[in-house]
Amino acid sequence: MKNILVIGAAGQIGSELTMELRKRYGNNNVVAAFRKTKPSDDILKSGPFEIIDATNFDQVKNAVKKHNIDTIYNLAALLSAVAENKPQAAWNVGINGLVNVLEVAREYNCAVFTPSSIGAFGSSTPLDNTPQDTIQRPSTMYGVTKVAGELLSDYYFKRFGVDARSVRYPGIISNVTLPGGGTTDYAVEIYYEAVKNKKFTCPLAKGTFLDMMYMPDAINAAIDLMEADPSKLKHRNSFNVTSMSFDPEIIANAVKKEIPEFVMNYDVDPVKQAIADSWPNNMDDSCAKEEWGWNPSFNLETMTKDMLKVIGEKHKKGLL
Ligand code: AKB
Repeated sequence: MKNILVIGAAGQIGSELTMELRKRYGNNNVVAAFRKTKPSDDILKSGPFEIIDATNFDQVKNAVKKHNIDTIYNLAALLSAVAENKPQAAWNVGINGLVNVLEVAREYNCAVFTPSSIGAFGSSTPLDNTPQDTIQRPSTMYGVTKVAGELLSDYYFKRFGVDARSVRYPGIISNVTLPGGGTTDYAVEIYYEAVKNKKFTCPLAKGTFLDMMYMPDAINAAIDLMEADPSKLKHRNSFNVTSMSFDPEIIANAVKKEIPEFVMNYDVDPVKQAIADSWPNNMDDSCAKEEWGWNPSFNLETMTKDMLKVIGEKHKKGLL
């Protein structure tokens, strides 16, 4: 049985990952850690929690010691668009926090999962069928922290044997906790606006293709990689993973199939557009498939039906 610490348990991924880990490994074996934003009552009531600032070494260390932790999911990070406004904070949380986690993991023999992102690529990367191993020269602070995070995680593995693993997540679409300040957030917002107002103003231009994934697949990617047989892993930090690639027109048409009166307009945000233009249109994730059996289950159509059903039910109950 594992003892798991989730740092960033109130965030978009952390809130759902914590509950899924508790389901699989037992409520008392998964500690939810957060800083300022409190997680849901479900998380607070179903298992142990700690208030941890990942940039504070002693707080990370004390939680690992106290709960006898052997696996850390380190999700604390600022998303891409917000990181452009707060580059120092993005570095501090993303890198100083990660170094603390890796150091504690080295001392207490923990495995570590830290998400990377499509943001680890840049405009000099081949943007179609982006290879697993290729040029990574991002032009955003978010991307700089993701590349540095990948390198640090591989360094701690090779130098100290820390079992550090990670995936390069595409845009993640979910219906529990909203993302905050990402470039791909439009692909979440479109569903909420379609249900509430039947219209949406898109901040990215037609023809902007990006990789995307539904949250259940994102959660499986993290847990399956951490469960993978280490002898099969030729890569570690970090694996390309994707489920689908679309532009705003394609997702709008998928929504229109379910809500025919839905209308989408454009008001392009130049910061988000520049970031999106420097990211892959679609990644090659064959190494993840070969090395640990990555196999997503949702496509655009099945995700759209599920998103609209869940958000529609919340709307009817007055929860939005
Ligand atoms: C963002 O848009 O910043 C994130 C990401 C793709 O890493 N969703």
